Amino acid sequence: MSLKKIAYNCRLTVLDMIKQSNSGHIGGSMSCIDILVTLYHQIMRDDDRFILSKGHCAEALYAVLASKGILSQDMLSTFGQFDTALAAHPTKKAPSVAFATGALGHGLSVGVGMAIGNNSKVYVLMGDGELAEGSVWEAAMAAAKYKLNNLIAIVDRNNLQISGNTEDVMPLENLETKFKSFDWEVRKCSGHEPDEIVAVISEYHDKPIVIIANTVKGYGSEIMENKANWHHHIPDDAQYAQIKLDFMKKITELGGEELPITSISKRGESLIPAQPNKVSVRKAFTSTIENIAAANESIYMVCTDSRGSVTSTGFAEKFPDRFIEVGIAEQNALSIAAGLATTDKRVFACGPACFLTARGYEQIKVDVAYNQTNVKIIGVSAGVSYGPLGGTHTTLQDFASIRTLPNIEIFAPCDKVQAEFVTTYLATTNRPAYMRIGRGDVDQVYSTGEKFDIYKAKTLLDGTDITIIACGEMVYPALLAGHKLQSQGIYARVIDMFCLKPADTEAIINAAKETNAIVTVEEHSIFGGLGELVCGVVTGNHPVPVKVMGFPDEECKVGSSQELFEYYGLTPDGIVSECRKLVQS
Ligand SMILES: Cc1ncc(C[n+]2csc(CCOP(=O)(O)OP(=O)(O)O)c2C)c(N)n1
Repeated sequence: MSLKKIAYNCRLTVLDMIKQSNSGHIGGSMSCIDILVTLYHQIMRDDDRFILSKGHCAEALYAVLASKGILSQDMLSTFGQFDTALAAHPTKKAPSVAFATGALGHGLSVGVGMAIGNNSKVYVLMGDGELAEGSVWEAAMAAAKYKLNNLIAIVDRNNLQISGNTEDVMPLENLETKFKSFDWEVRKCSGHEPDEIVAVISEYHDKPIVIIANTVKGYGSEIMENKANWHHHIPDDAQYAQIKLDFMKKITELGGEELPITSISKRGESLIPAQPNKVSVRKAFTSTIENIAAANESIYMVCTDSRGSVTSTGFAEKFPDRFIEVGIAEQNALSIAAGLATTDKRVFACGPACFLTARGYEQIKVDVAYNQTNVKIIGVSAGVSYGPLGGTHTTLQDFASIRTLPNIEIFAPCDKVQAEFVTTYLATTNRPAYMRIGRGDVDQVYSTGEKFDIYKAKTLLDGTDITIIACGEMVYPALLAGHKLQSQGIYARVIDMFCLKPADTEAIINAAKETNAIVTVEEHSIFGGLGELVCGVVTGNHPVPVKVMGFPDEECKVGSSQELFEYYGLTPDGIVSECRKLVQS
């Protein structure tokens, strides 16, 4: 059976997985499937290793593993489900996955380590946008130093990333010359022609080798080919039918033996339910900063191929000279922001919180906090906003890590009204700050016009039996829990601690003195965040029992944020139950 035909069958599988689960990365999956099929069906031997550095295309890998019989159809149908072994980025729970990926720019370094440690071949598939991460080039130097001729890097050169063409987002050319200057063998081929892929990989080479595989994002159906917005677009029913037809036509044209059409069982409900009546905090941030920037030319934004996540397209279009796009390079973004801030600019460094605050931590520590630069770090889609995307995309450590840094303020607004207030404050202060916001639309806690004091916690409900202290998007469920408790005769005080640093210690001490116990609730690890902050203040001033609610010390399950809140008890009922236990004890 021809490899091309197997690849089209895998495309059909991927299409079904994405449509049924309402999640996935269709464009980049379609561009790399011929490469994966060629590797798994023709090139790789049993002891060879493969790393999908562009981990967001996990569904393509799963479909190819299924075509080899390594994964069952039943298993494929769990894609996108709660606690699945087939997460949206590969984890080691998935059969034959050598290494969990999902944070771009790691795969080549891991491949260098594997290639140093054993003689078998190591194949690493990277996206082209991914090459903006500096660590890729650190790995390239190391591979050349150790003359790793068993390391084969493949670049899926589809010329697109999330925000558009790679040459506009962060120019890569001349890619061949770049790799050659790092002392690599470079070969080019079509990434959709298995024979060409086999030929270039099979040629003798005594150095690390990179295959620049020219591909088309969304390959196989005109509807999605070469369209950046199909990076993670979910086809509607008509598009789904058309794409399926296009693939089937290609299969027929390829002739020969017929393949069974893989079809995975239907899940029914959508993974991220639409919430039409709720409002997004990230959009509140971007519309506020756009308004302020119109009147203040010192406001700049630095972004990391994250316009969609940040919702910063409006800013980019209105103020192109003040919108600095650095591509997938969080460390670079933060240091550039710091340097820019030294030229009297007010700089907002924006991107997914998981990558900015973890990958860029040293830059935050040294270039922002230690140098006291006027940089506001805006971490979007924080907590478990990206829950379906798995552990690489959770941000459950940011309060803990950033709280330990001097000179930097930390805010976690709970809704649109509060986000507008905090953003306006950030645009006027010179102090470094981190603002964490979620992704989804959330219920409104405050009415328009509500007044805040920047360092003062807000008491939303007064009571004397117990205090619930929450921050960010846990404030609304905490408030619901407070009302529920009051209706049961337990007079709960509810406090919104939207400024975690400097924290309103007076509100915490008063809560300890005036109520018998405290429950804290946060979309963060139970370590190092709001809970431990409150414990520290209480212990040193007026000890009362404190229950810290958050994410426990385990690898977070994969699921939508709502599924995760339910599972970990971070719901109004879960909060009520913990409060009742504390009051009764
Ligand atoms: C460190 C890191 N930063 C940001 C992201 C979010 N992200 C996921 S896919 C993607 C674009 C990838 O573009 P490219 O590497 O060209 O892949 P392809 O176009 O082949 O899908 C981005 C920015 C990430 N996964 N990891």
